[in-house]
Amino acid sequence: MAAVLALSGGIGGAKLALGLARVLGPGELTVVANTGDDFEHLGLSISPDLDTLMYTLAGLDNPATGWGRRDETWTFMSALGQLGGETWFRLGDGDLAVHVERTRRLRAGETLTAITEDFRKRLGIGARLMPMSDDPVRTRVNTAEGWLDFQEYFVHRQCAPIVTGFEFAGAAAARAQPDILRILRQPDLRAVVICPSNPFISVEPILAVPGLRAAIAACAAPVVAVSPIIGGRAVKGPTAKMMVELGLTCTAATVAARYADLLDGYVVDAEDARSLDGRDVVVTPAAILMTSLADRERLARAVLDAADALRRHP
Ligand code: FO1
Repeated sequence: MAAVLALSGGIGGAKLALGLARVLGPGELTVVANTGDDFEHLGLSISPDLDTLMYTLAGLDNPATGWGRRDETWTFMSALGQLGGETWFRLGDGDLAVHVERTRRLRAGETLTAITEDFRKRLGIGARLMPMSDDPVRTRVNTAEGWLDFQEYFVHRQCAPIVTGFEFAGAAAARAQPDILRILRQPDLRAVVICPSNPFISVEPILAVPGLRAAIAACAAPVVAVSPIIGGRAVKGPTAKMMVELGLTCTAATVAARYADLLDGYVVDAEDARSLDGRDVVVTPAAILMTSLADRERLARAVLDAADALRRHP
């Protein structure tokens, strides 16, 4: 079966990952999760983007926040608060089970890949879900106040500090998850999809893992990205704010430029299509704002159709 590989961060990317999972057969989709957001907190190993993708693909996601579980209870958090524990990073009671069990198994010597594979099977997820690497990579954000760890910047400081740069600590020594390289070498790979996640903090950490960018560039399949920007505004999260603070213009074209050498196709909102004239990428206008499940599936089909057209006429 012709495989599809999707690269995704958290919330925005997870919506398209779900659309792809629903239009593709089981076993056809492999989702690679950014692990640059991962951190140790309260003695627990937390992998937010893996969890957002897992909950979304399992239909357990919290539609209001995009992260954590739906129908959550917060007894642990309120009890922790009474003890003076750190409650700025909110861990629901059900979500806590994932962090406790993942931490236990990591300490027992299992890889993040093996744990994730077991969790997704137990949650009835048909798509494969795996971290970009089983080695630690930690996104750090350089700001006007100095370097901040990712969740400190993103959650504790609510993305307020002015961003001047990023680093992906550990990336140089990280080994790409081997299944990803194996999939990228498959001659019948149908498409590599870069989901509409934040390029700086969700996609580029994945591309920073040695060998991954080159393997994607060399693969037989078309590489198609979906813009996370609609008409100069980020669909969600701090992407637009980061672009302005980095001195970049907040457009779909700027995101394409970040992926430049990799992209064959780029799916953008109709109003952004013209801004890409003259670029060496095949632009497909589509409705990229996903609010309903049907939107997710429609966009997934548009991405796969764009990839299939590129395979026929490279
Ligand atoms: N994001 C928040 O803005 N506030 C939170 O309290 C929070 C808790 C949280 C718990 C588990 C988890 O998997 C994700 C969580 N997130 C929270 C999202 C997290 O910061 C992710 O890194 C973002 O979604 C960016 O990818």
